[in-house]
Amino acid sequence: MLPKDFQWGFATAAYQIEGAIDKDGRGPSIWDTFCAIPGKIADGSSGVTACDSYNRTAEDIALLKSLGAKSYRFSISWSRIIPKGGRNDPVNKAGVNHYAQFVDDLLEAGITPFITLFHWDLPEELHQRYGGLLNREEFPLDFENYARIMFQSLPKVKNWITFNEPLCSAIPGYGSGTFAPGRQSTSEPWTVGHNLLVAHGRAVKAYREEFKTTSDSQIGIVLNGDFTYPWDSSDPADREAAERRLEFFTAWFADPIYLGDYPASMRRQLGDRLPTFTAEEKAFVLGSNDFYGMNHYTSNYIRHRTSPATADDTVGNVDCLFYNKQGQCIGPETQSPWLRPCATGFRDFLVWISKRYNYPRIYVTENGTSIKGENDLPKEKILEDDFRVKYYNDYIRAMVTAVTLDGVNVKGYFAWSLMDNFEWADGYVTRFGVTFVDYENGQQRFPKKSAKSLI
Ligand code: GBH
Repeated sequence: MLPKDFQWGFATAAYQIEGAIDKDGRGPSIWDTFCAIPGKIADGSSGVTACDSYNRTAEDIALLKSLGAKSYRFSISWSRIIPKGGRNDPVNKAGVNHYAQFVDDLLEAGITPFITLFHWDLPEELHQRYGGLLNREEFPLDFENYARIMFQSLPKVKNWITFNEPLCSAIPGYGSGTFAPGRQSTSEPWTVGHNLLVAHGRAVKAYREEFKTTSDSQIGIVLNGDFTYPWDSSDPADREAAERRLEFFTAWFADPIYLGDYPASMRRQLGDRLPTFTAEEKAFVLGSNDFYGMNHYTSNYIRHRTSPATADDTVGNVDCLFYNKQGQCIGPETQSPWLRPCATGFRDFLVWISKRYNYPRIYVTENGTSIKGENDLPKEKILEDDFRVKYYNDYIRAMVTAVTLDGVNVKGYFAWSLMDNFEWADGYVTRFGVTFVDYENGQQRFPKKSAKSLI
């Protein structure tokens, strides 16, 4: 059985749902800039309107309530708080007040807020001013300052997340260039990852020393990871490759936080491109998680490569596949080329994390699926999302098994996502919501079958 105080809820992110990009003095973020580059977003769209959630807080809270949510994970748009982003730049009261009111309204409705400070939408000005996430001195200090403003402004919030998926800021943002700011480099992803870890550590230290008031208030980072199985389970090189892939995915960030340094496999492959922690940085990072925030969607079969890693490799010099040597498929197709449901991978990954990091408290901060062709269906059919119902059913069962049989310490679960929204480079074509958003008709919300099957 799950613990009595288990937090069930839904997750979203600011740029994906808010819209209202000019309202109340918001400054531009790197996603505004990125979306304006032709060819970057599948349907040429952006977050200009999205789900219009900035203007519909009451409606969203009513939706959460009607779905039985105990908690809600959402993110704050940094450039609404400090339009230019930096520690010497002016704070925008209207932006702060918006989120303060939203938190009050959530609490009033009996819903516990889990706040992500950074879900990829860096203030554009910081990118222009000093290279944003690339700047090892400036970025952690500016993030710490922004975090402090939020801790101070929202004293009723007890659950804080510093960064969502630092890997996605680093690799799609600075390696493959598929996410904002769209840079393509073989060294920058590792610098960015490092700076995000240090910024996280700084914010956590500030929180613990100056703002944490009760024993049940907590702060952590959210890491993503796909689970892995060897392509040929009888081949030790594939077994090792599967482990190495997990290290490049998740231990990249979790090892420094829980164990004090990057995995040896990464150092071996990346050499000096992977920064080294100074003593001061290490002191910030080691031990900086009150809980482990886990975003998880899918699994892969992993085959080792025999040739040396190329400079642009970010995955540990392996092939990531959906079929194993016997020709077995990991799971059915979805609308997202990277995502195939495989619920056993969820259980096995929960166990992997728990063993490696000594059974930390875990919140599953995202889990969910798109559906192949969903966007092409008429509304009535979209609302009957049996594929998603099955996904949640299988994954939640796998999680309960991990808790009851494997001793994994899961304290909460957030479905991704409360509603269809701006799916980054995939635009609005790919829907992850348990609620259908009718973009053609004033962003009206209609809960799908999965919304009601979940809690
Ligand atoms: C999460 O990322 C995000 O936190 C959330 O904002 C997002 O909406 C949700 O998942 C659904 O995607 O196209 O081969 O370059 C999940 C991890 C990392 C998966 C980037 C897709 C791009 C793979 N994502 N990845 S590819």
